[in-house]
Amino acid sequence: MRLSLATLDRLPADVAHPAHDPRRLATGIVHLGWGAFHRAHQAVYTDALLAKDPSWGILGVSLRNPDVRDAVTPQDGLYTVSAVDGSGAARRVVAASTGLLVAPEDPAGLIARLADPGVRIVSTTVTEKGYSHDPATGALREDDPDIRHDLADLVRPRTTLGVLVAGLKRRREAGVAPFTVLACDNLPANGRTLRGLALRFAELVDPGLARWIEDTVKFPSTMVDRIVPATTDADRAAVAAAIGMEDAWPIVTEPFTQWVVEDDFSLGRPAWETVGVEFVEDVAPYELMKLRLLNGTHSTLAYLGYLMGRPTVAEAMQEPGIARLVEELMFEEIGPTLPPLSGFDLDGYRRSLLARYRNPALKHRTWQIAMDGTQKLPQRLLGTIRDRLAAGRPIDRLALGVAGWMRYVTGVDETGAAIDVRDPLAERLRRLTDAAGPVAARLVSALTGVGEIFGDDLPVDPRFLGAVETALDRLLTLGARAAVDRTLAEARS
Ligand code: CS2
Repeated sequence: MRLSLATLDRLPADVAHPAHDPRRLATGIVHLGWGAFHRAHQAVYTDALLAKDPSWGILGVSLRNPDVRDAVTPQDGLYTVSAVDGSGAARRVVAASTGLLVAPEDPAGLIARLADPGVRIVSTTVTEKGYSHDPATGALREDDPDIRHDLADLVRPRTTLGVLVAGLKRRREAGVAPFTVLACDNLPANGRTLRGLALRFAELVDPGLARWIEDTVKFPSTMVDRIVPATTDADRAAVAAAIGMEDAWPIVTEPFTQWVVEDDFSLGRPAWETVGVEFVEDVAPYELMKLRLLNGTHSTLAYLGYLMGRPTVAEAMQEPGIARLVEELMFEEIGPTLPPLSGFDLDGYRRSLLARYRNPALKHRTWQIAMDGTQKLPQRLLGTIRDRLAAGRPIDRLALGVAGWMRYVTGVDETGAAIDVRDPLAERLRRLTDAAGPVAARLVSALTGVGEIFGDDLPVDPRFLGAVETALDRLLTLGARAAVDRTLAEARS
């Protein structure tokens, strides 16, 4: 037996069901990047209000891969979300989807759906690299082959920007008011960033279209937070046992969830405030806090934990050095760079992050978080480092995170085994690290030369170079455990 509309009433009583009739949903949202994070986050919030307003069903779009669509379509778009921690699991079946499309299979169909007047929001979780921008400056990568393809052929767009602008262009031609674009990725000022990129892209297509987007399209920024590891076969087996039927693509996540959104929607929005979403005037301070405290320490512990042979975040947190490093990063080095948020319990937030990382039921692989470091480092660590350098403060613990990434992208771990480095710049990183050899000064000089990551200020800042080189030299000569211990001992004294 498999999860689907036909089997929904056979679910055990302890699995929550949707309160609405999934057959009655209309599409109000098109979501680009129908991956695990979206399904555990925005889809769950929306699912909770569809009984009151079924006009906000979500048409899910995969920009490349058909796997998820193939798995979930036979289930009528239904899937299980299992929120787990040391005390057990809370499961619910989510039924927020009105259909699933794979963009390259039917680009014309997708653009037609985007032009449907019923579609009032187009949201995105396409990961950092899905924005086709230079992470250090935020500028559009106009020489990116997919961007060049889309600029030349907007009928079959491949990129997020191509799809968004093609949809907006079609609406403008048809006299349909534009949808609101809702960025839900871990980027600073994600809405403003996406707006700048869409405007530049549109400018290259048709300056008149760019002006129209500038004048009429809203791009609210959001802060999104929920830890959602990639689904494994063990997850599939555990969920099947618990719900008494097969689910080809369940999601296993943590109980915690947070969504902070700027209330700036031109064609209305779901009453998300009734289901826990926080609406604020300016998301920037929330986003900065989350990117630096959570994602900054997450990446640091992913690189160093991986190097210590720890496959998951919870296991990495069992390393005393890592647990202390993460805590001291949050309290000593990152905290002072954050603007005050009135009425917000920053200490409670940091404490809860530490507890979330220790969640023993979540198998969040350090390797997964280590992915795409070139796209993540700038907003997770380098911005914090710049602020501390500007204030004349030390950066030794933060430098350990950057050096951890450098050590990781050499592609060989401490036992001599190969590391499967996944990154859009992986080949270039490999060439640079191979040419430099395992020598800290040479590696730092080669890798900081990647301007898309480090900009033009950090590669010439002796305080930055010195701190990273010291940390990397320790990682290479002492190993990750001793390098962390040594840095912590010195930072304390
Ligand atoms: C993680 C994030 O994979 C990663 O890089 O740091 O996906 C993290 O789990 C989420 O941002 C939590 O909200």
